[in-house]
Amino acid sequence: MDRTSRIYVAGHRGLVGGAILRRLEREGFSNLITRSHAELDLTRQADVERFFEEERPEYVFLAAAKVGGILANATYPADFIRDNLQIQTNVIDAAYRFGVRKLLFLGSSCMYPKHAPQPMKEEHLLTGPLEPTNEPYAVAKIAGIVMVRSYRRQYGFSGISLMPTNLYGPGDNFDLQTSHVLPALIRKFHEAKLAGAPAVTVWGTGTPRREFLHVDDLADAALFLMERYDEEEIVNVGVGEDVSIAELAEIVRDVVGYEGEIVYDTSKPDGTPRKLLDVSRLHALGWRARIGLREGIEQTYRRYCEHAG
Ligand code: GFB
Repeated sequence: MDRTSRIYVAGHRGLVGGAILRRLEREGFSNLITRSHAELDLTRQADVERFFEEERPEYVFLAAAKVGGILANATYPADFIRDNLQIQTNVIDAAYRFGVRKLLFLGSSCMYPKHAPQPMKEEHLLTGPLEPTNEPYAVAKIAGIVMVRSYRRQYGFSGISLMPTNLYGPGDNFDLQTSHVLPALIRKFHEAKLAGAPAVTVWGTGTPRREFLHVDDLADAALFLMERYDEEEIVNVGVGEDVSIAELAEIVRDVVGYEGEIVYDTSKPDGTPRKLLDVSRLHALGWRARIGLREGIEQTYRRYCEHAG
């Protein structure tokens, strides 16, 4: 990519798309193309094809998806599989048909089998049953990976696929029903502190372990790989270490400065016991995450307070 390349960031208002757009702007890329959901519904193939025919992007970061936490996935399985299959199929196919030079697709670590060996290597994909709470989303994302690989094999289309771990950062979804754990805990502890509430409820047992990558690190990895990587194998993107949900809750409580109790609601699902990524392939390519978890939570909480008012 050069500074005047026509670059389309699909999903630029989301957590990942927003971070990629911010990074491209900061790097001086001057020909960035974006469309809000209201301007372009990526689930409608004819609209997507008209957009690609008119705009002719050269590079595409496909960060648009229907995403959500464990409860959202368990509550809206049809939405998750339908919307994600339609979005990715329309964008990948139109990118090939209208001459895009390179497309970057984003998977998710929840695509790996529920009981994959830890840390999970890229070759563990499709080697066992998936976590039931997010199987529809995972199956859709696996279809996207296979589609990108198939377009490379049949048409020589230059598509690459990243497999990020759990992400967090500014621009995240803080809705307590549909969000992921980290933004949910930031909001819960913040509101409990303001209200002087005696306790904060954390879902599940607190024993599952999760790896968290700040979304600005993911954006850095996406640009790094868009510039330097062009193979069909998927690439895990993570930090290489994880924490238990209980340890995470303690960190967030400390960052927010809440002094009440933590109680666990074991009626809520734990989900996958662990999903730590093996990031040796990415490290061998020359990239490492830089933002530590506590530093990232502090930065995210500062930005949350600026916007929460
Ligand atoms: O982040 P999360 O919703 O998604 O849940 P997953 C992670 C863990 O945090 C689960 C616990 O064990 C939750 O029970 N948890 C504790 C909470 N308190 C809360 C809370 O207040 N809100 C939420 N949301 N969780 C997702 C997949 O799985 O991972 C998505 O469902 C996606 O499809 C994402 O792949 C990356 O990490 O379990």
